[in-house]
Amino acid sequence: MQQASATHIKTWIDGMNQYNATPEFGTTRIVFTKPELENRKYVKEEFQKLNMEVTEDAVGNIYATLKGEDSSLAPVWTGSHIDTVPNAGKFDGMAGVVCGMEAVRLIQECHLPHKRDITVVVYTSEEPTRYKMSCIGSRAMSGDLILEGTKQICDLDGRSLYDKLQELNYDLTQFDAIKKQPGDVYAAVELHIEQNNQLEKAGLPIGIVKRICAPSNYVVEVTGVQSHAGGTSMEERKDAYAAACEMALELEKIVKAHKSDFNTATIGSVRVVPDAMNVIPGKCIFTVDIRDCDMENKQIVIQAFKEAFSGIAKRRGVELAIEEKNNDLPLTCNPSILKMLEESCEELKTAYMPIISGPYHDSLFVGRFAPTAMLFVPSKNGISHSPEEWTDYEQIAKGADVLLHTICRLANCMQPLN
Ligand code: HGY
Ligand code: MN
Ligand code: MN
Repeated sequence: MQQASATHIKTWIDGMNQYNATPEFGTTRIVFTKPELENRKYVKEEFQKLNMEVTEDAVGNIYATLKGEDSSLAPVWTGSHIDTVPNAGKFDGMAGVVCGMEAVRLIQECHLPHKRDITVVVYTSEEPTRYKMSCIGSRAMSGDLILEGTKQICDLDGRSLYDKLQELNYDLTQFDAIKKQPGDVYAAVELHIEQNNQLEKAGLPIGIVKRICAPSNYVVEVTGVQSHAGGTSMEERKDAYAAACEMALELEKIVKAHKSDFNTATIGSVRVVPDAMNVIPGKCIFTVDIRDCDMENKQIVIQAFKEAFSGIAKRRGVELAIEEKNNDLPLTCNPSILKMLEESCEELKTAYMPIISGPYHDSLFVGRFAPTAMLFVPSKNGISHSPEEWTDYEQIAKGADVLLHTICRLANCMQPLN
């Protein structure tokens, strides 16, 4: 079987990267902004050049299908996302979509037989950047997000996702049809960059993902007393930001004290009001992002941080409000697909290691309705969500080879995947 081409992969990655709000500093393609909409158009055109049937659902998930011998069989899915965080790299998500394209190109070039349809999916809004909700497209597929919910999800301008979808002429009467039932999809395999440095440290080209950590996200609002920085004594003040800082350090202690096979806690966004040099902050709003591959351990960490935060608030005489945005279940990947990924690596004489994904991916939600697994290619210095994000095109091509072999196995398999 012919090898995947690093040149084709680079051409598509560069093609997508033409659409970028911050070419001077990394890649920024926030969902439903001009560059992201232009990139959607580019990707659909490339799918059509690959003789694929392209459709889009009511939340903007794009489905590009290469027909198999028997389209009555449940299809094999691959794909990922094309939206980014601000000032990101150019591989997070894009690598998975492009490797799906390359696999489809090679299947046709080498006339590889496949009974099942093969669909490359581009999931809407995997990043929580605009709507503070991750994996919007795949959540809608899993039923975790219903049409009513899109009215409550708003961007920083207070505009709801619902309004945006209407403005973009998506047919919201079809929103319920996005939901997939078990059996609708035979198997789903997503290729992604690792976004950590385990593969690089081990000197290995492929990671086979056994478990995917899930996020639990909160917006915390601390309300103290806004007052004069020089007038109010240290004893009298109720400093919202100082309280938030104590909470941040306590959160770090809690997550380090409750280790699972992989768990993290991050405060990534902080806002201080009124944000002035000589005013004691009256308000501090910050986000909490907790990841864990073990739901039980995650619940312990969540319970502990909520108790700790309220203790700090009480002692400092400030008010506390914690809003839960999502509290998602981790995923254990499908053993049959994992075995096929290992067999593909062995067939290709490509070394690999089992790995846990700290980052979440759309596969976390696809795994709710279909047998799902992922494979990783290395990230240079483990960096991602940064202009420094890098993976060699040859490394991505190696991943595409493993993905191709696995997709072909699945597309000709008639056994149930347990
Ligand atoms: O944050 C994540 O885990 C993913 O990259 N959106
Ligand atoms: Mn990401
Ligand atoms: Mn991603």
